[in-house]
Amino acid sequence: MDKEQNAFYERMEGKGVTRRDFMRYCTFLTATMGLSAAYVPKVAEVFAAPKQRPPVIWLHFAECTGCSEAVLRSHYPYIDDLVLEVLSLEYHETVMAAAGQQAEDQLHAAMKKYEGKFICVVEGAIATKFDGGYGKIGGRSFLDMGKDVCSKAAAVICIGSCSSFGGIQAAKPNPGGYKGVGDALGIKTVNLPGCPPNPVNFVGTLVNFLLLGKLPALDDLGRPLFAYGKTIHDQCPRRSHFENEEFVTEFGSPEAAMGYCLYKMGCRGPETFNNCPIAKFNEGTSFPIEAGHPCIGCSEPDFWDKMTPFYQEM
Ligand code: FSX
Ligand code: SF4
Ligand code: F3S
Repeated sequence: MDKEQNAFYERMEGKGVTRRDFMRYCTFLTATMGLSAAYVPKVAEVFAAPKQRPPVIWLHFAECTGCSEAVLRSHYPYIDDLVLEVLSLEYHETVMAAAGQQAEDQLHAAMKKYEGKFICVVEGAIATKFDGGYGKIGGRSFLDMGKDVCSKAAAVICIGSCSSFGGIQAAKPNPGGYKGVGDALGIKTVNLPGCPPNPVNFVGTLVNFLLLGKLPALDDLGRPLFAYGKTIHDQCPRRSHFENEEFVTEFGSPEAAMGYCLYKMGCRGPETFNNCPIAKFNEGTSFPIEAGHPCIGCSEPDFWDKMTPFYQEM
């Protein structure tokens, strides 16, 4: 092991993450990305001995900042630190020290220095009506900023349902004409929907890029197939209760076993493509259905309009 890797493990240990914890996380990440176990050491190397640290400009438009919170607050095993090990975060309004004119200057300097090379991560939707008048920062519309910054990026990653598909801002009656970034700007984006999205899918997308030199395979809505290739229902632990003979015997009848499923409470698992049952949230603790709440379809386009009223069977 070289000096750089040793220094990485020492830094991690200083933060209370043992090498074993870190390898467990890499194993989980590799499996989530749909790669074989043989890739685990390579995935670990992406963090421990990065060959490149791509510059990132992270924009905030109309949203609740839950997406940043999801990435930055995941405390075990310090995904935020891992993300910062592999990326060079040039601009991010929530975490940067600069404010006002200084922040503005930093954005312009980073765009100029890394033109055509930076990854633009976008959180939040863009207002398109009235010349973008329904959403501005510092007097400049999201629409204008989006056009300017995204056109100079090597790739645009939309984190969350808002930047992917419009989210709550785009719900009816949507007077500002809010749209997801791809639609608003007419560009191709990698979409990681979810309100909030799972941080592991964001890290998986980045690691895929750094390890294999390309973005992951996407579906026709721009979502990585490794994370959004199956429905919640396909992977749901509650489903096993009415499809598994043992449970049916235990519950007495198929109907009784079916009672464990939340479909009649309005679960949208059958219509929703995401990997929540496998990836889970809060360090693999749980996900809505496991905690007893039906899936509301938070990663699907227009879910505020299409999936409501949430507690009624479809
Ligand atoms: Fe949207 Fe992100 Fe929902 Fe919030 O910022 S996906 S409202 S959790 O956080 O964009
Ligand atoms: Fe499907 Fe929802 Fe029932 Fe799970 S709880 S089996 S996702 S309908
Ligand atoms: Fe969202 Fe359903 Fe997962 S509500 S968090 S997609 S289980």
